[in-house]
Amino acid sequence: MATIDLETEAGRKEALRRMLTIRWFDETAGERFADGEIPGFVHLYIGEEAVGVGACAALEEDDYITSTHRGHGHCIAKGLDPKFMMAELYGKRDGYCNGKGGSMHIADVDAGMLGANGIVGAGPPLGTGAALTIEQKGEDRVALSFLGDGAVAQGQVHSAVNLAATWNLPVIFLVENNHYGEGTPVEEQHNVENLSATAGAYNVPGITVDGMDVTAVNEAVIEARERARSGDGPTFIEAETYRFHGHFEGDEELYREDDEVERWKARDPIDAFSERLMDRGELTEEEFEELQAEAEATIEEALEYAQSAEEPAPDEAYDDMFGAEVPEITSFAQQLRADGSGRTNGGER
Ligand SMILES: Cc1ncc(C[n+]2csc(CCOP(=O)(O)OP(=O)(O)O)c2C)c(N)n1
Ligand SMILES: [Mg+2]
Repeated sequence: MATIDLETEAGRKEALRRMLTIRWFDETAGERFADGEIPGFVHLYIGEEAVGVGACAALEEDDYITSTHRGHGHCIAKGLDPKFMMAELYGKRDGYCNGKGGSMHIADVDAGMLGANGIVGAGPPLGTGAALTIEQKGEDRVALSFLGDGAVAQGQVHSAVNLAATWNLPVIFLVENNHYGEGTPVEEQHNVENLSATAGAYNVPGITVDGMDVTAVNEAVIEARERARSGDGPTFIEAETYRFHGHFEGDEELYREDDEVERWKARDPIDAFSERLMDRGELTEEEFEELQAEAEATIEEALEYAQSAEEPAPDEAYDDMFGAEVPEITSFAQQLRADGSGRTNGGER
């Protein structure tokens, strides 16, 4: 059974609720980052909610996903708890990775979320690897790798698709074509009109869908999942979407015009879906407001949790590492200073 069945009224409302939760999580993360409360970097998913929710709704709970540097939406869509996500953004001990990963490294293996990733294009090899494990163990589940349009040019993505195709592995590659890789428009990055054409090189079905339409993404992933499960190998899906915020928070966005952003905002996936439900008589304005208030309350609670959670202790810095032998924190810094091999004091050697 799919996690959320969009064929039912209750399922459609749940999908809308998740899209609203993602929107509010990222609006809040953006604000808190601007106020200097959240360290590091945040890349927001606002505008792309239909892709993550449409895709994860089609998966079963024990399916795997791999994510990207823009992964908050994938996490919420896969059912992760916004409290522990927000705590991770805040660098707190209760975060999904004990506060050591931050926004770009949220993972929850038990929930099938194998990790966000700061390395563009590093998700698909993990997805292919997870699919190889599934195949070797004879399990009935699939892996889905999200990747960006920019990542499609990465060599390791092609290795991953080629291997998955050649070995008929149960994996789905889902490209979120938001039309930019940092500040470079997609047409300046690739020599094909549709990125799904890439699939042809590996004899894999490649399709392009409207990524602002949660139902269209959902249907494509349902079909791809069925293909993967029945031993027919991977599918390469391109979902056309758009990020309403800059590449990262603080991006001056000098590479695009305001009217382009406005044109895409007019196709807001949450508005489009809720209006469709209203037209069908399945949702009233009050019910929409209630769902919105619920999403806001969930995130408010997550924020309070994160703000008041504990910091990890310095002596926990090397816990959870594979290596048995690690240097003393102080002597490591002293060593860097002594041999001049690293920056230890804000760039001065
Ligand atoms: C291997 C690698 N190269 C470059 C970067 C720097 N970088 C971070 S995000 C990004 C753009 C990625 O674009 P896309 O895949 O379209 O994802 P989007 O940000 O649009 O979601 C780049 C080049 C990186 N993190 N990793
Ligand atoms: Mg992109």
